[in-house]
Amino acid sequence: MKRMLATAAILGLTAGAAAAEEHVVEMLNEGPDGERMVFSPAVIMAEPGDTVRFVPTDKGHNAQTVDAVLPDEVEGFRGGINQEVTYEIPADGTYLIRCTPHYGLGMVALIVAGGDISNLDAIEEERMPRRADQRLDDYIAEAREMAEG
Ligand SMILES: [Cu+2]
Repeated sequence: MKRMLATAAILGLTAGAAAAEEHVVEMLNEGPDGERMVFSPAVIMAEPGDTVRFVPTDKGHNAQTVDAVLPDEVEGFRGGINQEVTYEIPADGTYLIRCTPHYGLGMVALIVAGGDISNLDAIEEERMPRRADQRLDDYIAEAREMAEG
């Protein structure tokens, strides 16, 4: 009897995990390919209801949404410096994330929820520091490929 209950509990947990996933993004001074000041990974494919956990592996970073280009009618978030922050994705759409101290160095990330890139053009047109814009071009290409492919 005891064993049956344990099995049921495990099955319950497994079903829960499949329904909502947690994506872990590290904030790093140096990324896996040697690039300076990055979110890793920088392009996250997720579903509404999933959470994204930004981990301050290195010091001096934060994570926050660029609220001017959020999907319609959703609320962003703002993490403090050196603060771990977990964001539950409220809706389909693409979310631009930045690290405020390193925005000028190109420290940005994209979350694509539900494969929805309908606001990606707005993100592409958002005015931002040149190095953020350059890196974002690569991330946008990657996001388009993942969403459409
Ligand atoms: Cu940073």
